[in-house]
Amino acid sequence: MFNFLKLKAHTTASATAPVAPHGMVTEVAPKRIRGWAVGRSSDGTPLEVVVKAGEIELGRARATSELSQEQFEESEALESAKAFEIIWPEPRSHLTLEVVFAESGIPLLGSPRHLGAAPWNPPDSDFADLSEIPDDDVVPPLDRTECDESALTEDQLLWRRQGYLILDNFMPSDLVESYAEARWRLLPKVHGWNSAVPYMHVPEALALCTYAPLAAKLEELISEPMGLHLNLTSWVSTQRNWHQDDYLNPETLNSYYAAVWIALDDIHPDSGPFEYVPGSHRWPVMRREKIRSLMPPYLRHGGWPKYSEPLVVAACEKEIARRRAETRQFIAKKGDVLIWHGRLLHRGTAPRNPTLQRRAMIAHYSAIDRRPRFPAAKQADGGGWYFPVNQQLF
Ligand SMILES: O=C(O)CCC(=O)C(=O)O
Ligand SMILES: [Fe+2]
Repeated sequence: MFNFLKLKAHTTASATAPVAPHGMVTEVAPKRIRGWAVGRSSDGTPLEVVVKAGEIELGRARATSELSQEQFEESEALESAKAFEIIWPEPRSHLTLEVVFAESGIPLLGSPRHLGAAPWNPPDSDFADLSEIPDDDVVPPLDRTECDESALTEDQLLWRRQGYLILDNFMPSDLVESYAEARWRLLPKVHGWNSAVPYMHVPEALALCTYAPLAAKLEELISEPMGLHLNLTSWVSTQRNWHQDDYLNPETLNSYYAAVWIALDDIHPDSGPFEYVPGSHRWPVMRREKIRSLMPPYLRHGGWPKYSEPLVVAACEKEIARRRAETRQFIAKKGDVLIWHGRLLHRGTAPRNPTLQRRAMIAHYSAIDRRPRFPAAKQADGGGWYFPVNQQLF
């Protein structure tokens, strides 16, 4: 069976390439491999991704990109990286597949990246080492020290105090059901699309995430119109352990950001629910550069968020214990919504029963005027905004 399939990936930083070839394999099936890749050689020759089984070449694809080195180091760059899919005719199993980046047909050999566990031992760090308190004038009004609480709506006050908002039975069942039906019709498996922007391809996803009352609620909390730019569509927990989303964002964004967890079905407590620390949005904010500076340079490429996990999780666990902070789980009913703050500590828990599905749509939003690297936001028919990011569905 294909479980035995082993995978090796080789990429390298070529001395001549202005953008180091770099990629990630996101899916391996007996007859197909998918992932994304960026890279460009000095003479403009497109880099290729070659999949080999021993000496046999199974297929190749181009990894072209116009990204600069600076953009490449930004996690955002991943969102515009070129996806590849290589298909071969015969199912392959019991073998080692090798993914090689090549320049003008010559393989570039280097250290394996992006597959397997993080190859480093993070230093023992405290939350304080990785975070800072942002100035009042860079954060949204509801996060500022000075705030006239008597002028706030009930939901604004809850947001200010606890950093999340639960809206029971908020989504209309026709929007929920149309999306759930489309999701399963187009992708009949629990793992979701790897692409960051299914909403660009699945109208039902866009309609759900740009539902006008949801857009209005996001704007009520952040005080600026919010644009959709990321969907997580798995019907199982991401199992992404404790973090604040803000550390993955450009530092200039400063919580002009929110994410939304929409239950497409009743959520079973054993299915790996979303878990969070009420009030942790008032803790200092973890900063990407503080974290990256503690990582070895060879891991500070576009894939750094994955490798930063052990460091981030250990610091968060220590901080939760030190503050004796309470944690809560979102055991939602179909149509319930949880909106969380960019600084709220949260995680997708490990399921106690991995055979259970956890049907959700997760959507992330940024203030439409604060993502200069994204294409200008557009307003959907439903009312809400989205960033029309051009990336294929995979
Ligand atoms: O799996 C989950 O519920 C957590 C997802 C998450 O951390 C996120 O979407 O930012
Ligand atoms: Fe998150």
